[in-house]
Amino acid sequence: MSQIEKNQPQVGIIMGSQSDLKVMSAAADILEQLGVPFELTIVSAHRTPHRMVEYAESARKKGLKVIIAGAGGAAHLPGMVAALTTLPVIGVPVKSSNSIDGWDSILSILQMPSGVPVATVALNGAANAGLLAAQILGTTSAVVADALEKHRTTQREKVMRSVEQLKR
Ligand code: RP5
Repeated sequence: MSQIEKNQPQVGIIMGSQSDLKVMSAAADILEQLGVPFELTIVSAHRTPHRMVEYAESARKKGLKVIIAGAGGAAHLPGMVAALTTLPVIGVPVKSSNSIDGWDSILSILQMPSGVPVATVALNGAANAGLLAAQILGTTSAVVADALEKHRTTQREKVMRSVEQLKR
């Protein structure tokens, strides 16, 4: 695959609750910037377990290449989805309001048993999840790899502008 099909979502962004959207929208924003088609929906491991199984089991068939899953608290969504598909799953620990500083989310996503990996990003690190998903796609898509190069250039130039400003 060297071209991304325009209307076929490549990345599935899922989250346990609508309350996660303020964090998870950063993944959508970055994929939009990079021109990567994605879909975004709510799937709760605990409140809609059958929907979670259906989503994970049909993900590859419907053309998704990577899943980004964000959840907070006892955050079982990324791990359970990873158990149900061999697509790469990127986990985003979300700091939910009544949590113990987010450690509950971090540890329940990070500490997966051997055999079922979840690539865990930082607490509320949805932007990096979007970038990592794009980097996975960029291994086979020159279009996405180019978009990532441009993104890195923009970042570098922004830092260099700050360096120049400090010199004055
Ligand atoms: C988790 O519980 C969700 O992922 C969310 O981070 C947290 C709180 O959910 P709500 O009570 O706001 O729906 O399942």
